[in-house]
Amino acid sequence: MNIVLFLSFANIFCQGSEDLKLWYKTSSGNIWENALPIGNGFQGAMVYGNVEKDIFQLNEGTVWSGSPNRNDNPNALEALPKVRELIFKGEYKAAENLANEKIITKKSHGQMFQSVGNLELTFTDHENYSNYYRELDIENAIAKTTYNVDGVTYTREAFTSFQDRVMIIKLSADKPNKLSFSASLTSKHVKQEIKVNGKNELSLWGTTSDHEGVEGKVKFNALARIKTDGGNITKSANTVNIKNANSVTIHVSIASNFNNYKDINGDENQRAKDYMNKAFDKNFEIMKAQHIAAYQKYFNRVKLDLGTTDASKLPTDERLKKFNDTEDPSFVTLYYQYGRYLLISSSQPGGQPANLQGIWNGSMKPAWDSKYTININTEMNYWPAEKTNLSEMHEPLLKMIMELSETGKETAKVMYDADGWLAHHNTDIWRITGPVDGSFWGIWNGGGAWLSQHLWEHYLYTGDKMYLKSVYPAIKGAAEFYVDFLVEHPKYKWLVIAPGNSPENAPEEHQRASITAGSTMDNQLVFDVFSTTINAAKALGEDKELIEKLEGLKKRLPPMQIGKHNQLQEWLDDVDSPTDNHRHISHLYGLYPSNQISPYNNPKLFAAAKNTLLQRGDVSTGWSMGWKVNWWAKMQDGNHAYQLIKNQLMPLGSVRGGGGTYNNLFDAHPPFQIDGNFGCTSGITEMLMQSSDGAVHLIPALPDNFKNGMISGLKTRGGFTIDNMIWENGKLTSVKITSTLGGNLRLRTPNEIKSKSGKKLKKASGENKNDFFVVSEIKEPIISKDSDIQPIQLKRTFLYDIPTQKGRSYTFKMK
Ligand code: FUC
Repeated sequence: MNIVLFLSFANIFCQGSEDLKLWYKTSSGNIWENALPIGNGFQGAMVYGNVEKDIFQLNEGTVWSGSPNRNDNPNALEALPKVRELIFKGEYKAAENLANEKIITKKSHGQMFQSVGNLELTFTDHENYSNYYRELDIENAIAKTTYNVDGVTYTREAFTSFQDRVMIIKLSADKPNKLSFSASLTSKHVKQEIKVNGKNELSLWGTTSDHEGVEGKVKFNALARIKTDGGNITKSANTVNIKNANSVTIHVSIASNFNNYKDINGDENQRAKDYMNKAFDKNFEIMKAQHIAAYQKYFNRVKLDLGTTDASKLPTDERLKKFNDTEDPSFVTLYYQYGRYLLISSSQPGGQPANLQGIWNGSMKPAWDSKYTININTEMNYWPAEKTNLSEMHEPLLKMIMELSETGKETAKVMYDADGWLAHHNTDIWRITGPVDGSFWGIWNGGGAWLSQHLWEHYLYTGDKMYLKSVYPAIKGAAEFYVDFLVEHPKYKWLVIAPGNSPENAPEEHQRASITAGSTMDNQLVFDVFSTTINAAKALGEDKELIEKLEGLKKRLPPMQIGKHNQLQEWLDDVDSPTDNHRHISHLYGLYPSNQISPYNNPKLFAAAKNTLLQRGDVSTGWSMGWKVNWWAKMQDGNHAYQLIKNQLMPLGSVRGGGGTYNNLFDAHPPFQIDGNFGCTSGITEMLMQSSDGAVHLIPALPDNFKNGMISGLKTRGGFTIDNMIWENGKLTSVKITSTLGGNLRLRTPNEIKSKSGKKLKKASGENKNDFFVVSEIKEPIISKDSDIQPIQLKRTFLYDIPTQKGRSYTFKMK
């Protein structure tokens, strides 16, 4: 190896800790989207880092409006035949109107995730400060602010302990007796009380809001207890005042009465006190070390290095502004790892799943209630979970799905007289499963169908049969609903979902009503629900008869269709407009996250999917761009995927009609929605490794900008870990793959490889015998007579079969 190459190696593969920081030379001011998020899955906070009046905006994952409730509309059952009849007659508007009247809920449209309040720290005489700096270190999950006043350096560090469930803020000065400030709690809740307990503890009690006819009954208590080193501490009305201390730590503990979606009989005061008492006497440095260790257990599993340039030396907000005009590959790394940071911080076992804003919301009435939109957004939040080696973070979602399979069972019975369970396009902490918002959005019953795929996906990555057995009833229940609900289309004779929609889109030919029968996405979802149930039943050796029945029904589902514009049809009839640039491209669910459209098995459908992507265009809302990164990665077009990353990493407001990114690197729908962050992290992974199409495909979609790089720690279906994968000049040069479950490793690579010892690898042939890689065969597509669709020329790849043993590692090198 020559010196130049060696030096470039050294330069490339050293993801330094400086690279994993968001940092700024200015404070947040009053802008929430400038503040930096910390969280431990239960408690979240936005750290403003303002010098004179610092703000820690506080969240707790169970502080939601309302109380246990259901929102089914029992009138649906009677109206169902009529709604179907109108749809089949093409009277879509009339069907939509009837559905609004009879099917959409007349109760709650979902409750709101609400802010707890603020902890505010006021410093008098600090207006003349210099050397201001703040950062969020995502390698350690700690936020820090420093500045100078009168020759004294002040430092504030904050983290939400993973170990102790409280937030800790440590304030210090580098000269003795220099710390003086007052602390107070504030809240916008109508029902609230704030008090100073003794002289060193602030307490905020609150009850959440009533909303849409549901009484707010979540009670919470937030405690902020203060420990000083030196100085003195006094209380006045609602504040605690600290004078001339050397250093101060503030512990913030928040708890609610929420036990689960049907039980809110917990004792918020006792809980908040218990967390506080357990943590308060612990040594700060020990707590910090334990927090970092608990966080890094997850975070350190994946290392990414795409190289570094001088652009990385700028503050984060300036990097964001310049990203589109400079080469700043480590900014992509930072954004990638930030997605993982946000998932670890907002989704921990035992907590609530990450909602539309993760666990960070400063408002009492957030956009879309900051709840769970399950026609894309919630699923997207969890796309990075398994493959970026954060399987444990999937747990809160999987638990929610199990709960929805309970609440959704009653909805299936009451509204549609069907067995099994379903969810419509939204849910909340009370696990509502009725249809909300209005017919245009709400008449879609695929929420349970899509979510149930996550139950299966967790098994595909972990191979945990006990787990599969425990969730199988919910997987099967999702299928049972469609066994009853599907109806034969009078014109096409296929079995279809009716009513349903292609989320939130409507063609002009359907009177701009979204309600429909047999939308492509609905068909794909039913196909997946049936296939997954069949595969799960086979893996468990159960339900032979059901398997046969579902195989039979699958044959009667509509095939995908390629329309006159060479596009993948969104609806049963060929009514897509090539100028439609709607943010949802739901029929590409079949391309990603599902794998019904494969370049190797269905090349024409793959080409049609590409045309659909091109026709819909790139720029859109944040999450839509995040989805597109995944789609272009599946298209094996790294440059186009990178273009989408560029579009997403623009300061909000720079692209007309599009989303973008805020200074704190939160994704902008706008407003802030966290799905785009997670979607993009998933997409970057898909550019570097895919495992959905019958093989582990390494660097399938490398853009020209990432010619050299390294990634370590990714997980694949079938439980393989991809370590130290290095590529140079676009070629895979080495990779170590560890098999955690054994079985055949089918590997697809961009260039020929051999084993470390120089042995030739066996060329793959026939079906992949590894059951975790099973790809369900789809029907031949129907192609419009006006289409001249041709397959896309794919880049050459090499396909190998490597038998592996559980626990063993295999190293490969470029041939
Ligand atoms: C769906 C999307 C919107 C938004 C909302 C939360 O309704 O169509 O763009 O993301 O969810």
